[in-house]
Amino acid sequence: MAVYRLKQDQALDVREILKDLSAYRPRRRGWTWRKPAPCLTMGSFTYKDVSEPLKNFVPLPPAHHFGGIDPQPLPIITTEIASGRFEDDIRRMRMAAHHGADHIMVIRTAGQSHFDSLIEGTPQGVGGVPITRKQVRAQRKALDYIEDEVGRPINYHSYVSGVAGPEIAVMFAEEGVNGAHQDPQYNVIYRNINMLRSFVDACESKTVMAWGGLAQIDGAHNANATARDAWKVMPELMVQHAINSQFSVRCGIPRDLICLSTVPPTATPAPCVYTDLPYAVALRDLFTGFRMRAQMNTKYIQSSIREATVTHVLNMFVSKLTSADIQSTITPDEGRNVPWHIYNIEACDTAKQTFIGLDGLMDMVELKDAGPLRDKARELKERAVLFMEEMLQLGDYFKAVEAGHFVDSGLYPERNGDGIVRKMDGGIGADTLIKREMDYLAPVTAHFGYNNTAAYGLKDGEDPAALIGGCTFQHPERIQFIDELDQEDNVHVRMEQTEGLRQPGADWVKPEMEWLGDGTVMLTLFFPVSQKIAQAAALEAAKRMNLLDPEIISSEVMHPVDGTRIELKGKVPFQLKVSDLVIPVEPEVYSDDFLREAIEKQPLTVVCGTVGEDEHSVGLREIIDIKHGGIEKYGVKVHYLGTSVPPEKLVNAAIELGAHGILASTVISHDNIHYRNIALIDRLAREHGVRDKLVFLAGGTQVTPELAREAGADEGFGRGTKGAHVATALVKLRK
Ligand code: Z98
Repeated sequence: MAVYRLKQDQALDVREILKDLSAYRPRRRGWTWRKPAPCLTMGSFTYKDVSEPLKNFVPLPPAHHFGGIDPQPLPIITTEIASGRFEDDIRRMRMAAHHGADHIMVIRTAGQSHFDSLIEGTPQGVGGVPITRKQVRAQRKALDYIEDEVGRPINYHSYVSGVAGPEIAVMFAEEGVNGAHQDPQYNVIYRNINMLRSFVDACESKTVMAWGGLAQIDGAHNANATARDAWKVMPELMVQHAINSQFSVRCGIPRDLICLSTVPPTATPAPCVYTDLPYAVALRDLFTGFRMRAQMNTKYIQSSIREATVTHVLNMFVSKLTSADIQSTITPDEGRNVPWHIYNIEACDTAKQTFIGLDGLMDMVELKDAGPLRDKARELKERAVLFMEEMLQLGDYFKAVEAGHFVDSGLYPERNGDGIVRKMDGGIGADTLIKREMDYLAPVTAHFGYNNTAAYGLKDGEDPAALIGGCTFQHPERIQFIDELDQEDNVHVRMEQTEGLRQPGADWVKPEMEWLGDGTVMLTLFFPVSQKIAQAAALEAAKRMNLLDPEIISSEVMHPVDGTRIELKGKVPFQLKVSDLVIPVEPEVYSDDFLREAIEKQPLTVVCGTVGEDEHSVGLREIIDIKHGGIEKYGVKVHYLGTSVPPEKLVNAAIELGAHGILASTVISHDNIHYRNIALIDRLAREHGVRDKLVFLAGGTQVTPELAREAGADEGFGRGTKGAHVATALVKLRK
């Protein structure tokens, strides 16, 4: 069987990923941290806090000024990808990995914690993807290929929660999933699953996760997102972290795979770092040895990407000051339902840019040992300890939940009486716990608690699965792979509908934001009116532009009556034939370094001017002047003769100055005067016997390269020409 490999210059072929899925086995289990590379030199810089670089990558936009380098920060970078169609998400995963993501989280179909069992054969998800074995296997398989391409392991992650938690944990361990959220408190508080059931299930789930080497993220941060004022639950968050972390340690998960999910609790206009930094410090004081997964604050995010990005950067500033092991980049478009490719990528870039920008910061600054930072951190820890003590006085965690102690909007010890109350005998799955009988036997690997294996001759510590010759953990071929069962809504039907657009090989292309061929586009509009009028006007404008299903995704008041900015999404009904597109040939451009070196080795002098009766000088000056990247920047010696220069003067000056080239600029084009002047310069140079010694370049807004060459220039340059293009031609064509 031919092995599929990603080709750097070719689209990822989803068809290949889906082929022979039933036989695919993941290549490893367990979580992988980045490898630090202290004092790594890249380009002209030495970095302090970076990890090993990628083999293939897409660097930050300004990287071309820095030799195209793409340093990778120390923390794992997470991106959450789940548009609802796993086949489309796979392509996004590849893009994200090239931008530096090495932790891909898939958000499940909303409320999947409510599923009573492992689901199979499910169609596309609503607001996420259904976690089926098929979807998980396809994505892990794609990531196996992608990690080869970028040259570093990519962690794949989802959630182990709900009453089906243990089944999901087993499936994740079988399928090489590398990380998962697991926290029984999440089930209790947010999904109203019976608390006893939830904690018993967690024992099993965590034991299986320990076997599978999965990193675990807890759910404390959900109180942040739920509480009325997120910063008031800080003491409680620490209690939740403590409960889940210690629970996980007891179930066998190593500390360095137990990650606290931390969110800076405030956002601007609060003076957020003043609150968030002491909280981050307090967490690190209390939870040494555990890992920190820093997620951005999403509670206060509005629909402006700009605003969300600033929050993200401020959050990462706190991560930098206190260190984070995993940095989430949850796309800053939550709340407006645009889970699009571009936002995943932008958020990864925001993280990479921020951390690299802050590289080495802690060599220069330090957090003060005394003052408000330490005082506030101490106060938070005290509040947390008191919260925990009160809980123990009541009896235990379950009693505290019954008393509504969690997610109360008061800053403990203040209580507002609005906490979430759950009853020990209530919730989903109440009364489903059965005490194990004396002869209970589960012949499986990674099982929690009592197991009567001794009766079958096994010694303490021996794998109970030995009794059946190994379970699916040892014999993956025993795993039942159930394909999708829905005949109408499954990946093959969906892919057939877009087959003509599927790369590699398709000759059709259509704009896309989340799914292949979705036709979605976004418009930004500004109207000099109030918000309400602007919204109506934007929808009407979209209709007239023939956009289908227009919908406003954000509107921002620039002034109550003088202006509103609108972002709007809609769909286009057409697709475009690639072979019919006119794709201009890119002019060849040598790198800045190459040009400088070549000109230093063999100096170049040119004469130039705007020729004929032509007073336009701006274009030519931009091509010459060092300020905007003109040819002087590369060391070309330029004699600028001015405007309305007669062709004879240009040629004579070139001869007198022993120039290597002539640059003639023309803007006026009446009666084809520009090409006639080009022809004249060419003829004069021949008559003086110097044509074969000179590079003659002609440029101007109306100049087309072909016609300029036909008229007698060595090369022509039209609109959009930059100094580098001209310098390249001079170096390449010099005689
Ligand atoms: C995050 N972007 O945390 P259902 N278990 C835990 C959770 O925190 C979550 C779920 C399960 C956020 C996502 N977290 C929010 C501990 C969700 C989700 O099926 O929706 O209940 O599971 O990264």
